[in-house]
Amino acid sequence: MNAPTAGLTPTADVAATSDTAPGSDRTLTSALAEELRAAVGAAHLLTDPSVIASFESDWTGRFRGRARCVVRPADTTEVAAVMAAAARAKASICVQGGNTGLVGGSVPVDGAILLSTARLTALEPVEVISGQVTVGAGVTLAALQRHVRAVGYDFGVDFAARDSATVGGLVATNAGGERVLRYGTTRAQVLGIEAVLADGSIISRLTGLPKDNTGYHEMSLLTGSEGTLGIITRLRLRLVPRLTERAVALVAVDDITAALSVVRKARNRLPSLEAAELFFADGLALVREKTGLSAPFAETYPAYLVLECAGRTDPTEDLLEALADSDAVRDATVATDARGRHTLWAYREAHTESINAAGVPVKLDVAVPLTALAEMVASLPATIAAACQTARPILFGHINEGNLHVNVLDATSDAEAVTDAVLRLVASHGGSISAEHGVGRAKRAWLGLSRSPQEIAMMRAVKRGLDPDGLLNPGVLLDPA
Ligand code: FAD
Ligand code: 2HG
Ligand code: ZN
Repeated sequence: MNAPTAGLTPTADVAATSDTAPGSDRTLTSALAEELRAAVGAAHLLTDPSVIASFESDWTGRFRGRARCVVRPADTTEVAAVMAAAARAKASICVQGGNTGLVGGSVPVDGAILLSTARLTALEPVEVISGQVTVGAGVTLAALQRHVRAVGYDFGVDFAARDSATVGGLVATNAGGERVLRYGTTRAQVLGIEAVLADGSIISRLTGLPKDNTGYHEMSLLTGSEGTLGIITRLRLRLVPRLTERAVALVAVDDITAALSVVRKARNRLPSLEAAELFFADGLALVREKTGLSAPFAETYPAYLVLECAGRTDPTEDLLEALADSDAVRDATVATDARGRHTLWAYREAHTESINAAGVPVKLDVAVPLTALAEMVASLPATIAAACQTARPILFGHINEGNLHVNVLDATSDAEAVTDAVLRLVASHGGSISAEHGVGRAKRAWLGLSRSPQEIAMMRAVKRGLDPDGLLNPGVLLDPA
């Protein structure tokens, strides 16, 4: 494994204000203001510092930055006009969707223009014959779900931030979530993209052809690019069938090895399996304290799984049989009605908000091969304690992908040391320093633990080719130098 990129200071809480970006200045010259006003209309150029403030920090409260103004374009043409004006003034641009990202990528630094996608909310009719839809990048995941469910379809990605996270944000981060086991990550749902490049030009490929081998796949390049290569304005998305017959199980187990054995059996026996999520006793206790949820079982167990099956016919019997057949199950409860399913999911989905209610966490989203998961988890407490004695780690995640969310409370003053220790441990087990949230500003300095110098050089070449002046989200993913 490679060491963190030489010469970089690992990102800490202040990092969002310390990068030197092109045009790094809070001043909005009258010429630029005039061009932006002409692009989006006076009502959608925001310059009042008290209004802009709400766009300048992230969801966790850990990252803060500065914007010289906020623009809210209504369509691709307006986005292109904003980008062209920014390019002429050599002013940087930070794109913000729902601002639920957890790696500081949606926070403007050094007086960037904050481009909000809040008005890119067009929902075109579902094309029933192909099972596809074209939507604006600012459409929230929940709005997309409502739109496509009304005509018998569903979207293959789902997670707890659905009411705020936008489709553009999902694609820009290649979001994962709770259904990767069945449908893959966001990348697998993207059939077309419209985007504005750093020079203000527009690329638009929205025909939705599932087969189209005509050269470089710009959709793949933009997916997961975290606002550094282009501003995504519209998306053509693959839909999946809406499966209404559902059963959710909350399963108590002794440890990771037991949890993995239950998941392996469930995967082999249940083609209807859609989700397999993991959390532990300390996370459950915190969730109960912050939400008031009652205890799911009479006893406390070390670890818990949420399993969900979905199909055209009721999957409950199959799920119960699979659980009964697994020696690793200590206790289980199954819900089939919507309310019961929602309650069982709440034990898992309320982790992020409950942790935030307890303090500002250091958030590390990692993945290791399933064969290394138990050993890595066993090493984590001592690794974290060596970096910060007061640290309180809470772990949970998407077990089928070996994706663990390592949230560390009471460690903000040692954020850098904790991050370094955990990411090195992950790398030593052949893992990824970012499974699904992206690199952002939070993990930029550790990219070399997961990617080779050659890969990073290739990423830099792509960035230079598409954004030679480094205007799009400088300091996110790659060092701006
Ligand atoms: P933002 O936070 O606004 O932006 C994220 C990044 O994408 C930034 O770098 C930004 O510049 C860029 N960006 C946004 N829109 C565009 C665009 N139109 N064009 C170009 N770049 C753009 N993530 C998961 O993967 N799985 C989960 O299970 C999950 N659960 C979550 C649960 C909670 C409670 C919370 C708060 C977050 C969760 N997240 C999860 C993280 C987050 O919701 C995702 O990363 C989401 O995809 C971000 O969408 P957003 O619209 O909020 O993007
Ligand atoms: C989830 O899976 C999200 O709930 C958020 O990815 C993870 O809060 C986190 O660390
Ligand atoms: Zn997650």
